[in-house]
Amino acid sequence: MLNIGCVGIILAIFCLVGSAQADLKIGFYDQSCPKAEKIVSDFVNKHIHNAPSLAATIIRMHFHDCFVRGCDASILINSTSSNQAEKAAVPNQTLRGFGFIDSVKSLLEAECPGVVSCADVIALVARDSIVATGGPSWKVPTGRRDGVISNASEAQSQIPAPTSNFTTLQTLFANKGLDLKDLVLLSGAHTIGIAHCPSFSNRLYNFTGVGDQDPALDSEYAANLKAKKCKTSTDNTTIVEMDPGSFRTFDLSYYRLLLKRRGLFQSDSALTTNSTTLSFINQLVQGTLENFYTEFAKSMEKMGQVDVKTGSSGEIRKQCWKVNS
Ligand code: HEM
Ligand SMILES: *[C@@H]1O[C@H](CO)[C@@H](O)[C@H](O)[C@H]1NC(C)=O
Ligand SMILES: *[C@@H]1O[C@H](CO)[C@@H](O)[C@H](O)[C@H]1NC(C)=O
Ligand SMILES: *[C@@H]1O[C@H](CO)[C@@H](O)[C@H](O)[C@H]1NC(C)=O
Ligand SMILES: *[C@@H]1O[C@H](CO)[C@@H](O)[C@H](O)[C@H]1NC(C)=O
Ligand SMILES: *[C@@H]1O[C@H](CO)[C@@H](O)[C@H](O)[C@H]1NC(C)=O
Ligand SMILES: *[C@@H]1O[C@H](CO)[C@@H](O)[C@H](O)[C@H]1NC(C)=O
Ligand SMILES: CC(=O)N[C@H]1CO[C@H](CO)[C@@H](O)[C@@H]1O
Repeated sequence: MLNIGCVGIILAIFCLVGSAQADLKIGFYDQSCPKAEKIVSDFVNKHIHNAPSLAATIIRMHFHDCFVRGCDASILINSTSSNQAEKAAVPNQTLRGFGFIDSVKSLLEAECPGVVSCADVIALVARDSIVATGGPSWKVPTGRRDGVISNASEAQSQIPAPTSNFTTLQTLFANKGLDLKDLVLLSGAHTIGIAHCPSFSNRLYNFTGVGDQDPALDSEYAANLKAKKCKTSTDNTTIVEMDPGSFRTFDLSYYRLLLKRRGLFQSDSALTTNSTTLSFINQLVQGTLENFYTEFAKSMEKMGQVDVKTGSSGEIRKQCWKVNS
């Protein structure tokens, strides 16, 4: 009996150690690279004011990274002659900020070579750049490891499209362990940033293939977009603020616009088509900004842990754009 008990206790200890290794933790680099997080935030604080729009593109990069093979920096890998990487997939065509991530990584490699993962760099830069531009903060436990596979067709199928309907959004989020509340809150990131016309011009010019407009889009807003922004159905260069008037401010107006049928994408508009998500939107609009920030932070922490690689899986890439050779 005693022996079995001991074995049980030893197993329990192994289990505890095992699961502790399998989790991310706050301050993962405290011993191995004590200055890491400060190096990241100092760089962000120093440079973001010259390029505040980077905050939007990098939080979006973090989302796209986490949705394909987990938050493992697979999004950063460049295509090769034998591999079409995630970057090559349509949803990534408008991502920017790769150079910014590379610069942060170079500083970290100079300080402690081979220690800090590119996946953690994305997660930290995303948080720090949103904070530096006046938005919400959230906890970023670290210890993610970098993946060695990046596959364009996986990005194509797992990242929601701006034309996605409610069911598709719910399914793609649920596949990553994210629920309807997370869907509504994380979509709230569309309170900042810009889109290009092709992401929504079908709603203006040819919704069902008969030259029509999306009836779910406010007609006055649609007319305005056609007159002043996406003047033709093939415009692929004009950019549009997703939350016009406050596209640099992380506020509640994205949700207010949804209720006015002025969400820019079908995927934004779709959030009002289900009673559960509509009710979350109403609660957010009626609540305080503080409340939105708190809830947004919880969902970001969840998203930042999707399918992460820890312990000895994956690698610590030396350069973020290619796997170690
Ligand atoms: C719910 C499903 C989502 C869909 C279908 C979607 C789709 C898109 C599309 C099509 C664009 C514009 C691309 C362009 O035309 O240039 C965009 C921009 C953006 N998305 Fe999303 N998104 C979703 C969720 C999210 C999430 C979860 C986040 C972050 C937490 C996010 C953050 C952003 C940001 C900040 C931008 C602006 C990027 C910039 O200014 O460069 N999106 N999104
Ligand atoms: C990797 O791709 C990025 C853009 O995605 C590009 O700017 C960079 O030059 C590429 N790096 C190399 C070394 O090819
Ligand atoms: C990429 O993923 C798709 C779909 O899962 C798969 O069919 C394809 O073989 C993968 N490509 C590579 C190069 O691994
Ligand atoms: C949602 O979109 C998917 C994929 O395009 C489609 O198969 C499905 O029928 C749509 N669902 C509804 C309710 O329109
Ligand atoms: C609308 O789409 C349909 C089907 O794709 C196409 O045949 C038609 O030419 C388009 N009309 C316009 C005005 O773009
Ligand atoms: C944008 O449209 C122009 C003209 O139609 C075309 O030459 C170009 O390749 C398009 N660019 C992208 C990124 O699709
Ligand atoms: C909203 O989505 C939830 C979850 O899928 C579902 O239970 C509910 O029936 C949907 N409500 C409506 C009105 O579609
Ligand atoms: C940043 C990046 O690599 N974007 C690529 C996205 O995919 C298109 C083609 O599918 C490329 O032309 C872009 O360079």
